[in-house]
Amino acid sequence: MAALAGVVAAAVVLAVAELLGAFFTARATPMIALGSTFIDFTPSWLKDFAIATFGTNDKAALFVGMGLTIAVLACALGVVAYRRWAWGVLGVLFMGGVIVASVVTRAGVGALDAVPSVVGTFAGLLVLRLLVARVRGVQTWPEVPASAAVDADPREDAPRPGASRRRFFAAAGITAAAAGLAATGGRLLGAARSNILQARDALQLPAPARPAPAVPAGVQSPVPEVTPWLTPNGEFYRIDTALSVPEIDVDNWELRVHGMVEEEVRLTFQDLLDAKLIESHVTLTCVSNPVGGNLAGNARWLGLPLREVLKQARPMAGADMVLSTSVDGFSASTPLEVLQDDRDAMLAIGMNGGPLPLEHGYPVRMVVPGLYGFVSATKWVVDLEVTRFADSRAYWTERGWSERGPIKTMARVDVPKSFAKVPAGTVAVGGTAWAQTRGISKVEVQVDDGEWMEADLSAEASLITWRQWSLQWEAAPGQHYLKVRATDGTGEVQTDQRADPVPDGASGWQSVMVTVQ
Ligand SMILES: Nc1nc2c(c(=O)[nH]1)N[C@H]1C(S)=C(S)[C@@H](COP(=O)(O)O)O[C@H]1N2
Ligand SMILES: [Mo]
Repeated sequence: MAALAGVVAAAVVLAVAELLGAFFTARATPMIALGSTFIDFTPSWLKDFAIATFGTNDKAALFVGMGLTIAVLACALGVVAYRRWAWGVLGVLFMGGVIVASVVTRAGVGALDAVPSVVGTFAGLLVLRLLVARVRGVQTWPEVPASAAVDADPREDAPRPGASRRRFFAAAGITAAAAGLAATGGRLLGAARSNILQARDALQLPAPARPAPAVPAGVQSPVPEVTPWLTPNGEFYRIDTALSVPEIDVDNWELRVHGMVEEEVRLTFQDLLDAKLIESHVTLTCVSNPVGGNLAGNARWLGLPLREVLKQARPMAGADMVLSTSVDGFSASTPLEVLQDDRDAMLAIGMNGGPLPLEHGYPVRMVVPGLYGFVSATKWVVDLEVTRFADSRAYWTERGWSERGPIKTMARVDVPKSFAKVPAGTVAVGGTAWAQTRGISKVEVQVDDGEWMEADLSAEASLITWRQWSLQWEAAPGQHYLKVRATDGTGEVQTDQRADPVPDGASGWQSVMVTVQ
């Protein structure tokens, strides 16, 4: 019962903070702040394990793990508080202190944002006090002395033990239900108070001064179920360290370009709307994508070439890197020359015809063809510092990943799926392949130890988008392994050398086991 008291008290801490949090910064509630702090301290092998195991559900998995950890700690604290109240108080204050520390150290969070966590901690302490008192009040039936007369039960006047126990469970239950209501209310209130989503939906983007080149017919693999060539926004993979999506008001958004520049530049969102925008299809890829994985997506982006912004700022001699920083503290190091050459790296404000979705960087993000996202695709970007690789390090570089990240050539089988069972005869095989800025010139498939067979390539839209492929395979009954490899536009064959995603991207050939019946 004391353990349960602890868990209920912890729920009250979180719920009260969630409810009050609706009136403070969205990133300042205990679960978000604790989780974000945990993410920042996650070693890269654990981050990699989480993405490999849970994919884009890694955030849900983190919350479940945090919930279990908090529940176990709360059980222990409940028991401690029952045995020694003073120690219980110390324990709760310590945990409250950890929460407050993680809240106030988040980027873009002020000292005042600690209020919900502080109030929550004291509410939890109060509830723990009341529940522990109830646990202590629970009576046990006194032992009946063997010598007692049969007709004189000394327990006659004592309250029944069941009654006080029931009173405890009722109090715990009611408190837990109230906490649930408060947390839900806080969520709804927070959502209702935020008008960023409405502002985004109402936003009218200008037509590009230079539209995207027409997509040739036949970019889609003829094999059904191959991933769509253009990824719809709702299906676009999402990878970031942001547990709560930053909510940015376009009227307050500003990009500061500074550092080793002749002229510091400040851009407002209106400046972007007024500028000569371009549109182009670019395939984004995540460095954490395992061989055969789906952390890649292709969209049509609308934005201002970073080349133009840098032209205005005039980088100084010796600068070789731009450190882009997000409002939530994430940063990426991108080679300066990559942002200046003709690959059209951009400050993007549009994705597939509309404003950026909140999760994909609204209102402004970077899109840089040819580089993995962790060194280039900063979402919710607010700061560009022109600097040198020798002087500054980005978020993931501090955590053991590479400071540079050109995309490695990769071919992927989408159909048939691994472990699929297919009927013997002609089997349609298909998938996609990418080697952004180099393009794909060949895709080959090998069945077991047979000859490499050349796949049919779908039409090529550009060197910075993925390219689909297909192959008709005469399949004989039995178990077979299909291996796939691509050759990039320079003639280089994808390496069969297996490498983990850490530190600069996975490599190796995907192998798919298929049972032909
Ligand atoms: N602010 C911010 N931007 C970020 C990240 C992040 O964690 N925070 N992750 C990067 C990584 S690792 C990738 S792969 C891309 C993914 O972009 P997407 O979520 O729009 O697909 O965003 C990049 N931009
Ligand atoms: Mo990534």
